[in-house]
Formats: sequence, structure tokens, C-alpha cells
Amino acid sequence: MTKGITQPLDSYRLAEISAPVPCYICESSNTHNAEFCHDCAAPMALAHQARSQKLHPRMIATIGPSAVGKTVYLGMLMDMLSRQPDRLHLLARGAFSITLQQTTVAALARCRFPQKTPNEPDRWNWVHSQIHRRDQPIPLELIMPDMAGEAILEEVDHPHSYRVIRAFLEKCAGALILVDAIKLKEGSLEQDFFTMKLLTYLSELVEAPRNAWSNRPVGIVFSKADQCEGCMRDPTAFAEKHAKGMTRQCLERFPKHKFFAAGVAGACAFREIPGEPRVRVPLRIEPRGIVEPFEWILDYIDV
Ligand SMILES: Nc1nc2c(ncn2[C@@H]2O[C@H](COP(=O)(O)OP(=O)(O)OP(=O)(O)O)[C@@H](O)[C@H]2O)c(=O)[nH]1
Ligand SMILES: [Mg+2]
Ligand SMILES: [Zn+2]
Repeated sequence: MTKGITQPLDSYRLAEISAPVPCYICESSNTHNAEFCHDCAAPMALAHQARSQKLHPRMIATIGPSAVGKTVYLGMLMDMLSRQPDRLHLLARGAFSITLQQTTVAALARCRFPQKTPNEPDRWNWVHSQIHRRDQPIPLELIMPDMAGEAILEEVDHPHSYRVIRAFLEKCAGALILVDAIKLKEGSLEQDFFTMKLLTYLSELVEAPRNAWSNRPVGIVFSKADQCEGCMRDPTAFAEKHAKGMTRQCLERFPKHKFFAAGVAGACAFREIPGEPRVRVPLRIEPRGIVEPFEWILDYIDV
């Protein structure tokens, strides 16, 4: 006699795994176990987190040319917000969201600045965090990547060359554009030109008037302002004096704009090793103006 037994079928698990997962940034379909999106190379962890917790994180861009200070600014911002329990507090979601803060703070603690961000999107640090604000009962889910300046410049000069940057900027709720205060003060026009290109790119990115970038907040942050006291005192006057083109574009195309100044170093020196290029090193860490631009942009973003 044969005994009848009940054998549960596990095939539903296969169905779950074979269902495609849309990338959170570019919406391309990916397999369940993909680590990076096959189309734009954004980490699929963002999509898995958003799906499993039924969340729709908002996104803020921190952009600017190479060596303007994006990695230092973002790493410092994350570190300050994760430590201060007051009105604005950040909780990282997923271990990968802590890497940027960790590498920046480790470098600064050794009196060094962090390494240049690689150009390959699958090597960028993405921060997914939960922002708690004292005056807001519901926390804000936020995604902020640290992208390479050279890749941003390439996409601005040759649209569609970096799918991830284009798709991300189309969806962003707002942007912080970093501009090098030291270079502007020295009279270099390159920063003004690059920022004008970036502003033009953003203003032409989305056609639908309701979603246009002219409705989104754009904060212009003069970085390295620790080396430029005038800029720290009055960033708007500094913009009018040293970056006329960009200031005009902001006035004409971005009604929600504001100028800020930020810096992380109390004093800097140059380290010279024979046979190697001179490198700027921070002697003291004295962050100023880091949280203000971020707090300003949050005021425009709904949960
Ligand atoms: N004085 C001063 N120098 C800074 C500050 N932030 C950055 N720097 C200098 O600017 C350099 C570049 O900073 P990063 O944060 O790596 O620049 P980035 O915009 O991330 O550059 P990419 O990764 O190439 O896009 C550093 O190595 C420092 O020399 C700052 O707050 N103050
Ligand atoms: Mg960088
Ligand atoms: Zn993608």
C-alpha cells in the first residue's frame, strides 16, 4: 500500500524571483538578484528597499565639477546630521548608506581629503536615509548619491552619455550646485561657465511645465569658503561680484534659488612630496555652513 503525503510546492518562490524588479532611478527591468541596474548601473538595493517597505524616497542632487568638494560636503553633512539629535536628524538605511560618511570622516581624521570619486557609476556611493525633523511628524525618506564631477560634465556636454545622471536629475526634487569659491575669487571664469551649463541643462531637462526645474529649489553652495571670508559673510554679494553669468541665469530661470557658503577646513596647508603633485591637506576640521543649504531645500520637499 502506498501512503499519501502532502508535499508543498515551492514553485511560487521561483515566480517571485523571476518577476522583474524596476530600477528606482531609470525604471528599467532587472532580475531579482542583480546588484546594479543593467541599464544605468544604479544600485538595485535602492529599488529593493523602496519595494519591501512600500516607500517612495525623494531625491536631492549634489552636483558640480570635479574637485569642487562634493564628496567632502556630502560626507560631512551625513556625519553632522547622524550625530545631532536636535531638530534635524538622519538615520541611514542599509549599511551601504554609511560608506560615504565613513570614508570622508576617516580621511579628514588623518588630516587628508578623500580620494576623487571614480567615473564608473557602479562605484559611486549612494546614501538612502530617513530624515527626522522636529516640526514634521512623518520622517522623510531621501536618496542622495555622490557622483563624479567628470561624469556630470560629460553628461552636460553630451546629453545621454550617462543614463544614470539624466534619469536621476529628471526625478530629483531639488539640487545643491557646488561652486568653488577659491577659484572664483582668483578670477577663474571656468566655474561660472560650468554652472551656467549645468543650469541650462537642468532648465531643458523636463518638458512638462508642471515638473520643470523652474519649479524646483536650486541652492548654489560656494564650497571651500573657509578660505574666502568675504564669501562666508555674504554669499549673494559674492555671487553678484564674481559669478555674474550664473547669477543672471538663477534670477531668470530659477525663482526658487538661494546662495550659500560652506567650508569644512579651519586651515589648510600644502603637502609636498618630491616627484608627486602638491596636495592640499586640512590642518583643522571646522565645518561651517554645511547644514543650512540642506535644511533650506528640505523646506520645499513634501514627505
Ligand atoms: N579648503 C577647503 N578645501 C576643500 C574643501 N572641500 C574640498 N576641498 C578641496 O577640494 C578637493 C576636492 O574635494 P572632493 O570633495 O573630492 O571633490 P569632488 O567634487 O567630490 O570631486 P570629484 O570626486 O572629482 O567629482 C579636496 O581634495 C580638497 O583639496 C573645503 O571645505 N575646504
Ligand atoms: Mg567626489
Ligand atoms: Zn537603472
